[in-house]
Amino acid sequence: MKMTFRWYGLGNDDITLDKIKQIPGVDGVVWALHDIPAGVEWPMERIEEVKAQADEFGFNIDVVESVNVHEDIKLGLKSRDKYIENYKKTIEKLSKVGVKVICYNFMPVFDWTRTDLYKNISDGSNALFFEKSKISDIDPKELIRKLAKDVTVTMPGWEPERLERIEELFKAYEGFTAENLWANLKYFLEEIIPVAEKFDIKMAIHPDDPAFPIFGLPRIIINRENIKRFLNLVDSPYNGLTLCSGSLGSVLSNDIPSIIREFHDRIHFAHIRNVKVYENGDFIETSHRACDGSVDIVDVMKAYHENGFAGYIRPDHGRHLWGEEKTCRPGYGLYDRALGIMYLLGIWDTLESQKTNKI
Ligand SMILES: [Mn+2]
Repeated sequence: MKMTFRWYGLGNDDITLDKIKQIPGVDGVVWALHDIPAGVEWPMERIEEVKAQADEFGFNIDVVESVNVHEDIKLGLKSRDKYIENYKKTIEKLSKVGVKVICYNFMPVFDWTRTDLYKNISDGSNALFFEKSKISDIDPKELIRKLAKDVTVTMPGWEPERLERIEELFKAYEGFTAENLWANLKYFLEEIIPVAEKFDIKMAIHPDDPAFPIFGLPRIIINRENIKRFLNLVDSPYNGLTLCSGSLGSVLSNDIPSIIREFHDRIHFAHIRNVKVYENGDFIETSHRACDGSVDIVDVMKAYHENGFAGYIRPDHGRHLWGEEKTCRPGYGLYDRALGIMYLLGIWDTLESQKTNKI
């Protein structure tokens, strides 16, 4: 298991590399060129710049999150081929600085979705919240306006240039089914995976967040059956998963530890996060602690440990603590993610000790 921490880049993240350096156990930063729009080939000099910045602090940059997939690829438009070519060139370039895993997602229009970015919790902290009834009533444009008002930073998955085209995008997806999306994902994988194999980079799809369709748009990476189908689209170790316990955990019927036990050899990157799911389908992000949420994080770590998981791992979102919501990206404060790492390492180290009979 290799512990990492997401970093939004120099000048784009209040949580700087020198701060990350002080969190125990972190060997690498998970990064991206967040200002490069989906579909555009990443410039080599910008990639090398990040490598040099991380080198200064002794961090690896083995994991990229994300190289975003252009909407035309998801829609299966003729223009997809040129965007796929750019994606391939980006894979090749990333291999030159030693990147091992690329995380991406295949969700139409919206990336992760919440109804509140700063929902108050009784202990005085706040966290990302999803209110199911609100999403069924609200116009997506209104939700975007509401979230944009609450936040001053750009959020991955909510890039302004994409959201400006929201009406056009919804029109493009009219009549579009889950089967269309499966077919377009297969087309993408059949093109990309041989390139990933050639350059020894594991592709790792992130589950849909939340793990159910919203605004009438299909979502497919949502449960065990669909993950199995996904892995069989192209049966190669290079066609793998970013297993996000929080995204899949938004649906109580998803048994995350058993999904990990079944597919561990195709999981290249683990996002660990807990969510508390309510009976009405609402959910809030919680501390990593198993008893605070609906996902048994102890069993999640056991499932990785017993299978000798050697991939990358990071704490996913955290609550905003001690007033940090004024400066941090929603879900990406320093404190709760650092606390989460200590919890995860605590479980892992205990399991390791048990294995060697030290305890
Ligand atoms: Mn995640």
